[in-house]
Amino acid sequence: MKNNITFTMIKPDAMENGHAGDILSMIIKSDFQISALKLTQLTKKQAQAFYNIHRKKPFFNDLVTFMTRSPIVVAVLEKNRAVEDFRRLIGSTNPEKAEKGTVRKLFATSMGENAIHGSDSIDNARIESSFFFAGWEMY
Ligand code: 3AN
Repeated sequence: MKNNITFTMIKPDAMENGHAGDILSMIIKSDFQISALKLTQLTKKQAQAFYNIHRKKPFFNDLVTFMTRSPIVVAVLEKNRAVEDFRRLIGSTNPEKAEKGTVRKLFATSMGENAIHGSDSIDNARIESSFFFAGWEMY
C-alpha cells in the first residue's frame, strides 16, 4: 500500500441527494489520485465494525442505521499529506462549523448526516482501506 493515502466514503445522504459526481470532481480537482474506488452497501455488521470506536456513543445506533440505508461510494486517495489535506477539503464534522467551500458546507445536512468520511490518521487510513479493498484492488 502507498504511504500518503487517505480513505473516504460518500455517505448515504450525499448519494441519495445526487452529489456523488460533484464530490468526486472536487476530490480530483484538489489533486487527489484515486487508488481504489467502488460502490457498495454496508451491512449492519460491517457498519458496526467500521464504527466500533463509537459503539458507546449515544448516536451509535442512528449512525449504523444511517450508514446502511443506501449504497455508498468508497475510495482510497493518494496525495502528499493526504489525511490532513482531505480533512481540510471536507470540513468540520458539524456542517454548521464547516468552512465555506468545503464538501460538508456544500452538501452535508446535519452532524449525523454529514455527506462524507475522511480518515483521521494514516494508520486509520490503512485499516479503513483494507476493510473495503484487497491489496490487488488498490493501484
Ligand atoms: P468525522 O467523520 O468528522 O471524523 P467522527 O469520526 O468523530 O467524525 O464521527 C464519525 C461519524 O459519526 C460522523 N461522520 C457522524 O456521521 C457521526 N457523528 C459524530 N458525532 C456525532 C454527533 N455528536 N451526533 C450525531 N452523529 C455524530
